[in-house]
Amino acid sequence: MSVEVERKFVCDSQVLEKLKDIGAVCLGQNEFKDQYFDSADFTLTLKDFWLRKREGSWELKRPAASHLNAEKRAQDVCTKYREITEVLQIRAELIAVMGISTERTSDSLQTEQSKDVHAEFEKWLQDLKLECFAEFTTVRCSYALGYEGDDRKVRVDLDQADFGYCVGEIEVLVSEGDEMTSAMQYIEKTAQKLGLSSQKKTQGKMHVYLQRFRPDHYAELLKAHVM
Ligand code: TPP
Repeated sequence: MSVEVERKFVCDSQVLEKLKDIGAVCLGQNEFKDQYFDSADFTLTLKDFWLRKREGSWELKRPAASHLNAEKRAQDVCTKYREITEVLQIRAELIAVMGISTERTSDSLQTEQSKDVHAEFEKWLQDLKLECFAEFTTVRCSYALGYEGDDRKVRVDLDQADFGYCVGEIEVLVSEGDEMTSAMQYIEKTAQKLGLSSQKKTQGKMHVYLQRFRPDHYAELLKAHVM
């Protein structure tokens, strides 16, 4: 199970040049629309679970085991989330986190044998009556950066959201567990190379979106120390 270790940063006008200088390879640009879902009383996001549909595919971002402690999380400049894309696994996570009785669920979504797991999953989701609380489009430019003696790549994404917010992300994928420290060292090394001195956490797209468009939801998340 892989974990996305990530550090966000403020994108300034020099970042493109710096990426070129340090030998980052441009992987191209893509555009995607995200829709985020939660119950009316924010059951998922108050637990830091982020269910989204990105260009037709379902994804669930949930804190990695090492990222559950709110106090530790607050001190850490990096975030650590598991990104789950397999619908049966997303369903299992939702059942657990929302406390859904499995009696109710067993009759709707079947097993891997189901003809169209994706359609069945969407039908099952509909019964949960989740609401879309955020919707925005992002234009993303991606870069890859390698370090000598290590096959692993650091990825840098420059995101421009359609509501007028830009943010950069330095990211390393690791398997849950012991590689976490070295992932954070790679991220820190990349941050230094890019001349990012601040150890302060940079706000993500969702943070700014909720602050601007969903202040009540945002206030609840602040109160629960999720944001
Ligand atoms: N990033 C920071 C700096 N603080 C957080 N509390 C979160 C992320 C938690 N979080 C808020 S919205 C969201 C997550 C995981 C889902 C979107 O994730 P994000 O990494 O911001 O966007 P992506 O790069 O996946 O588009």
